[in-house]
Amino acid sequence: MAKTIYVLNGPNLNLLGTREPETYGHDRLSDVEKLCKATAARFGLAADCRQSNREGELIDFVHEAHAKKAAGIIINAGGYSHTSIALHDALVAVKIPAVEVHVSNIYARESFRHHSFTAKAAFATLCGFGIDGYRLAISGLAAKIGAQEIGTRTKA
Ligand code: CA2
Repeated sequence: MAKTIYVLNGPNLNLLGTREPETYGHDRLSDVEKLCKATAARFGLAADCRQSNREGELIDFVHEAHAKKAAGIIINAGGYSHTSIALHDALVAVKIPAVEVHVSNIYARESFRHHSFTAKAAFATLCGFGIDGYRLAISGLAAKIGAQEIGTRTKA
C-alpha cells in the first residue's frame, strides 16, 4: 500500500482564494489539496489533507499521523506557527519528518511573522512560493524519505 503523508493547514487557510489575493493569490484550499494529492502520487505517496481553525485539532491530526504511521507531514500552521509551542511539541514528539510551508514570504512581512515555533520542529521550511510551495515541499519530503518519482526509478 502507498505510504501516506499528512498535509495540515491551520487557521484561516480555508479562506485562501477568497480574500487578500495580493498576499495569498487566487488559488483556493481545494486547489492546494488537489496539487498535493497529484504531487504525492508522482512519488507513489498518498496525501491526506486536513484543515482546522483550532489548535487542539491540529495537534490531534499530528498524533493521528503518528498512529497511522504517516511517512511525513507538510504543515502550514498559519498564525499558530508564530505562537504555538504546543504544536511544536507535538511535531517533535511524533518524530515524523516535517516540512513547514507558508504561502507568503513571512520574512517580507510584519516582524511578528518572522519567528516560527513549528519551523523549529521541521527539517525544512519554504515560504513565498505561493501554493507552489506545497509541491516543492512534497518533492523535498519525498527525497528525504527516499520516495522516488515514478518513472525515474533506477534498477538496484
Ligand atoms: O503565508 C502563509 O501561508 C501564512 O501561514 C498564512 C497565515 C499567516 O498568519 C502566516 O503568518 C503566514 C494566515 C492565513 C490567512 O489566510 C487567509 C487567506 C485568505 C484570506 C485571508 C486569510
